[in-house]
Amino acid sequence: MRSKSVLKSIALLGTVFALTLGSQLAGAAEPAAGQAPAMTDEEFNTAKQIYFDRCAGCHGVLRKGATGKPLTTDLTLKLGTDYLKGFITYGSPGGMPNWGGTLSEKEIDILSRYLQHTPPMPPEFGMKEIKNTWKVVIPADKRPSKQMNAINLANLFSVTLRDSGQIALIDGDTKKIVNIIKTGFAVHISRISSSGRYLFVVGRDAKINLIDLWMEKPDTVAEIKVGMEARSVETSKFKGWEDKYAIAGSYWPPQYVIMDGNTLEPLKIVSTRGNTVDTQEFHPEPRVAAIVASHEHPDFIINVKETGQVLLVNYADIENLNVTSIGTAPFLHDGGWDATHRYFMTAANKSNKVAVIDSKTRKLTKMVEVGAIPHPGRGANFVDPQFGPVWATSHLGDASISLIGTDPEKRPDQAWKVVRTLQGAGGGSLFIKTHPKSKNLWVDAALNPEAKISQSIAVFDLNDLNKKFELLPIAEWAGLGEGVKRVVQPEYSADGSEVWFSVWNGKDQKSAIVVVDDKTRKLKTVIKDDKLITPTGKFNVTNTQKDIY
Ligand code: DHE
Repeated sequence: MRSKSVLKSIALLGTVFALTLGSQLAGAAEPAAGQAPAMTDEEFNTAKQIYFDRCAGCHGVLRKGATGKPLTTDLTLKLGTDYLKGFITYGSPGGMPNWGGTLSEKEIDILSRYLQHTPPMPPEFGMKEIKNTWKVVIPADKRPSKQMNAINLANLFSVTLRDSGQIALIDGDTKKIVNIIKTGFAVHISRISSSGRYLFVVGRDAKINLIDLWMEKPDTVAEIKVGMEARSVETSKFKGWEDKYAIAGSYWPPQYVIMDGNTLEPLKIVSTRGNTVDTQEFHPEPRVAAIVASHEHPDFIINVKETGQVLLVNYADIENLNVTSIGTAPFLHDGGWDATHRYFMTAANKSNKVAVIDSKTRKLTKMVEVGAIPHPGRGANFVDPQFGPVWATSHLGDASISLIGTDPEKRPDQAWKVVRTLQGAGGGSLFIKTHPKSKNLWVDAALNPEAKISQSIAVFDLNDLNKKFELLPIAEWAGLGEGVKRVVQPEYSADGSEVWFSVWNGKDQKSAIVVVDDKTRKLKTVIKDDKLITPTGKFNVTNTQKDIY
């Protein structure tokens, strides 16, 4: 039902859009038709920065669209300033956030005018620029030879503090902050090296920090900026290559950079510009989305968003780089392993498909039709009582949760098919999580327009998937007072007994981490500290190191 209402809202939005467009075309716009509204240089530069920080991730630097709609001037000039202002202020049920409280009226006004000007082309960022940012803070031979702290590293969490450009390392046993480390802006994800010793984090501004967890107080030992905007980082995991290489993929420039895993020395840059899988047209901005490290070969597996190509980059000989390109569908976004770590399940979110890549044979296994705009994070693996091992994704565009069979040997008839569809609380879901020791499946709906839904989490009982989910009021449990809250990303403790959620209050950015007891589904504790500013992603060392989800 919920999925229908979200689609209805989107349809309604389309009608409003058409009507507004009609009235704009009827001659309401102030500048002459086809002309961008005037802006001072100062306004243009401010808007350029706001666009880069807030909008480029979804709409693209060149505004050709991906997770968000295209915003090229042939479209925006017709919409006009007033329409764009309304859209930016209030968002849409299709997933556009409402920037009303975050950006001021003045900022929204200049951004709306800026969108009607041709986007400026940002500079490239090549080896010279990358090398200029590279810093080894502590050389490898000056680092400890054993763990120098008493932290239970297996249950340490790396938590992004979005707006302060930091990460917090939180001890999962004591819930105490071990260290707060200055990083790039709005770290997107954290990854742990194969040995479990090194933590890699990537800022939205493409800054990578390499953090040594063995130091008395874990801290940065090397850093580098690999571009101007990025979302992904990974480390080599194949036997014999553990901790040897790191890789980061950037949104701008569209490229990936292979680095030394101990020092972050940049070794190789490869552009991802090329042709799309469907119409075979050249795309100037095919951004690098999720990257995972193969356990079957010395490969990094890379999602190239706009072209719909999954790249298998073999790092055995980086001088003679061997890249296999598998055509799937646009726009590739996020994904994760099935429980055996052989199959990479990745969302082509504007094609409503999940591509299954066999990392052993290095081939496409299947394209699976799922719900509207799949957004799995890394997805969730569990055993369906009726259909056996499955990997699941939730969706941005509807309330469904698709369970895909992942056991081609024992259940060939069900493998790589949606074997069951659950109905969650609503569309706008970003992440779904479980743990091998848990009997719960947690599904958020962070971008749902209804506050009651977006601020709660739906929990399914994996023993009885026919039972309706329970809706837990996570934002309320955070006790952050009045105001619209954001609830971001469930993550398990190493033993699977707790689930952690980030919560922040949009009004004053007061934040907390809500820890829920997985067995009882009751609030266990709330971690609060003035230093915890807008927490988003949380990455448990063991779960991240061992790809457990
Ligand atoms: Fe993410 C994962 C890109 C918005 C929090 N996000 C990812 C990945 C990509 C991505 C490519 C997979 C990386 C990997 O596995 O290698 N995210 C994008 C965007 O382009 C997008 C839509 C817009 C943007 O401008 O960034 C976007 N993401 C968000 C958010 O608004 C979130 C909620 C908070 C934030 O950072 O601003 C957010 N993204 C996350 C998190 C993960 C993630 C927490 C990792 C989830 C996991 O469990 O693996």
